[in-house]
Amino acid sequence: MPRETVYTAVTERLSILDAEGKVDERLMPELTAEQITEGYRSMVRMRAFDDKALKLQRQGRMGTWPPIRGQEAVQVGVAMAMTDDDWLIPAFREHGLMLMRGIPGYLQYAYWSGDERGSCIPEGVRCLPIAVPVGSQWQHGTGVGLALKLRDEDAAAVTFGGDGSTSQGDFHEALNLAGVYKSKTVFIIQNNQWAISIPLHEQTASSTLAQKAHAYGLPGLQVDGNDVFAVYVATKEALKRARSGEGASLIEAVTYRMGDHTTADDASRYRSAEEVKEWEDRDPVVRLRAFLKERKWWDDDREETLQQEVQLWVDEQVRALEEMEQAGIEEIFSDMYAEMPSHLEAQLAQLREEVGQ
Ligand SMILES: Cc1ncc(C[n+]2csc(CCOP(=O)(O)OP(=O)(O)O)c2C)c(N)n1
Ligand SMILES: [Mg+2]
Repeated sequence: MPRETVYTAVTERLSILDAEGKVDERLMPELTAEQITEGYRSMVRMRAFDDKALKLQRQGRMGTWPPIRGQEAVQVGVAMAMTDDDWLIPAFREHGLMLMRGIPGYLQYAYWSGDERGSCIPEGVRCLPIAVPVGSQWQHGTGVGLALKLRDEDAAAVTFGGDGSTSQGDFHEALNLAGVYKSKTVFIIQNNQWAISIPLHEQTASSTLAQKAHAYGLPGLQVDGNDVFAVYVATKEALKRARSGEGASLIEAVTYRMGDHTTADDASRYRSAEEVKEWEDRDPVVRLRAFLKERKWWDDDREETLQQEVQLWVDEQVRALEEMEQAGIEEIFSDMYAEMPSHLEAQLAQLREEVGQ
């Protein structure tokens, strides 16, 4: 018997806004000047939010923080494509997107200060709490997407993970199940090139992460993750597919973690300054601002006003954080189960005894 081709696949890359702020008009989505300007404002706000968190941590006012600098376009593009009915299942580097979905900044700061109340999502906001176990979010995304399908809701689940998380079994199990059961899920990889100190080429021998979708019968698309329009278009398309019952999709957003992995890391020990510089030249904030300026939708005065506004807003978040009443020690245990199991009750009692309460 001759050998015959039984399967071939092509993986595409979508890019609309280049590093100079020029767009491919043929691919531009229908977004108004207001919508795009609002997206830019959100981007600047999340960068200031991120910068402030780093300072708070260095001053000993916050526990730890995973920076999002450089990854803002992914977060803005996805948020702009989602509706209020869609669910967000974040990993741990989606603070900007969480802000845009209605999770207050001070509560996110509280989470990273070790305060469990930071995991309490405001009523009516469709977002799961941050999950730090790498890759666990993929399974949650399939689960929520299946629930939405069973309930016949006109909504989808958008779930996140990093390049490193694609090496976890969870990623493959989640995509497999989503493929078979056509869950209403959009899987988004923030490929920021690094998993702490492990570079992408040590993570996988695949040419792209998007192509992994094909093994599970899902469409997989790579996008320039520093291009807010490409991210928006890809997410919108995947959400439409999910909502209409056609099934899940995988998007690989190629971006870069400009900062350290977290405040507990020093990236200069394992990557070169030249590499960081290369990506600084592709900064998502700079390129969107260049686009807006060219269209005459933005100028230096507006920029200055915005910078002042976001600083005031960030200061308010810090004030709200520091004005929170001291959390009780029971907060560590109380939100894990609807009713506290006996082993947690015993641990709480032991802790109370140890701290003399
Ligand atoms: C199951 C599990 N293993 C290890 C860790 C420690 N850890 C935290 S983040 C991380 C790297 C994650 O890399 P990636 O998925 O690329 O996400 P990024 O941090 O780059 O956003 C590791 C190994 C963890 N949190 N969970
Ligand atoms: Mg990574």
